[in-house]
Amino acid sequence: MASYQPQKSDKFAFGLWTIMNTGRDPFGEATRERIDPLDVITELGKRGVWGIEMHAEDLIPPTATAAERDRLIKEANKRMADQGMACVNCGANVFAHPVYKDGALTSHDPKVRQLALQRYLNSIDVGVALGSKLCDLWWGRDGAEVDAAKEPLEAIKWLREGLNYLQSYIDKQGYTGYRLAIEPKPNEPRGDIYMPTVGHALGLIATLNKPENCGLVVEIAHSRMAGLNTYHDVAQAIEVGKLFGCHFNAQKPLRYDQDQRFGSEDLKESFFVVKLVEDTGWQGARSFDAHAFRSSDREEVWDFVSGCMRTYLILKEKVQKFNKDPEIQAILKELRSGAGEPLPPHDQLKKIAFDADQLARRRLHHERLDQLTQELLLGVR
Ligand code: GLO
Ligand code: MG
Repeated sequence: MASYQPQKSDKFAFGLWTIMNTGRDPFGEATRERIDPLDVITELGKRGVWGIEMHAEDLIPPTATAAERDRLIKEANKRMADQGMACVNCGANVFAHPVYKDGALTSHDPKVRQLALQRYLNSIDVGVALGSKLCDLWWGRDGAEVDAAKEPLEAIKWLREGLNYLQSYIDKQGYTGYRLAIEPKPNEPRGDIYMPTVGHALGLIATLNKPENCGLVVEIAHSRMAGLNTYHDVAQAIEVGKLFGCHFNAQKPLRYDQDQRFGSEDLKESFFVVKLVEDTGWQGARSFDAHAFRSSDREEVWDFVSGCMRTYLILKEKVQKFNKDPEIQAILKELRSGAGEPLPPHDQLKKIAFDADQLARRRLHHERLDQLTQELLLGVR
C-alpha cells in the first residue's frame, strides 16, 4: 500500500496567499488568525511541499523600506533553502487596494495603469531575487459591470500594451528565461473579467510582440466557473506549449469562486487533469490555489494542505492503474485503431466508396469504458 507521502520530487506548490487566507468572506469576519508569510514557507516545506507561489506584496508590504524589502527577500530565500524549496511564480497584487476597483491595467486613469505596471515590474524584480522564472498575471479587477462605462476594444489594447511593456522590461534587464502568463477567469471580483477563458487569452497572446514568452496559468476552478471542461482547457494549453502553470483546486460549476481543496468536487474531472499532466510529462509545479474551508481553524489548514497533496498522489496512482488495466487498454486500443492514419490526397479521397452504415456500426464501448473508469475511481477495481 502506497504511503502517499509527498516528496519534493512531486513538485507540489501552494500560493502563500492560500495559507495566509484567514477565512474572511463578503459576509463574515475571519475564522483563523493571521500567519506570517515566512512561517508559511517553513511550515509548507516541513510537510513535503516543494514550491511557493506568491504576489510580491504577500511577502513585502508596498510601504516597506528598501532595507526591509531586502531583509524579507533574504529571509525568504533562507527559509526556502532550509527546506529545499523554490519560488515558481511571483505576481503582483493589483486588486486589493481600492485604487484598482475599476481596473488596474485597464483603468481609464493613466496614473492607475502606471501604478499597476510599477507593481508588476516590482514583482518581476522580486521574483528574480527569489529565483522565480514566472510572473503570472491574474488581473481580477480588469473587467466591468457597467458596459456603458468602458470600451472592451480599448481595454484589450491596454492589456496588450501592458504585457508588451513588461516583456520589454524583462528583455532590457536581461532576465533571461523569465516568462509572463495570463491566468484567465470569467468573473469575480468583477461582473465580467477581460480574457475570461483559455481560448480568449490564447487569442490575445498571439497578438503580442513576443508571443513565445507569454503563456497561461490554467486554474480548474476558473474553467468550471465558466461552465467549461477543465480537462479540455488544460489540454489546449499543453498542445500549443502554453501551459506555464496550473492551479489545482475544486469548484461547483458556474458559481462564485469557491477555490476548494483539490478533489472536493468532480473527482472524475480531477482524475483526467492529473492523467493529462502525468501522461504528457508536463514538468511544471503541481500548484494548489485552493483555500481551506472558511469553517477551518489554523490547525485544520495543515490538514487541508496534506489532503490536497494526498488526493493528487492517490489520483496519480489511479492513473497508473488506468494505464495498466488490461480491459481498459484493450478497449482503448480498439477504439483508437486508425487514429494515427494520415489523410489521403483530395483526389484520392473523393474516389473512396465509404459505407456510412458500416462505419456507424463500429462499436465504441463508451458504456463499458465509463463504467470501468467509475469503478477504478470508486476503488472496486
Ligand atoms: C484568483 C486567482 C489568484 C491567482 C493569483 C496568481 O481567483 O486564482 O489567486 O492565482 O493572483 O498570482
Ligand atoms: Mg489561481
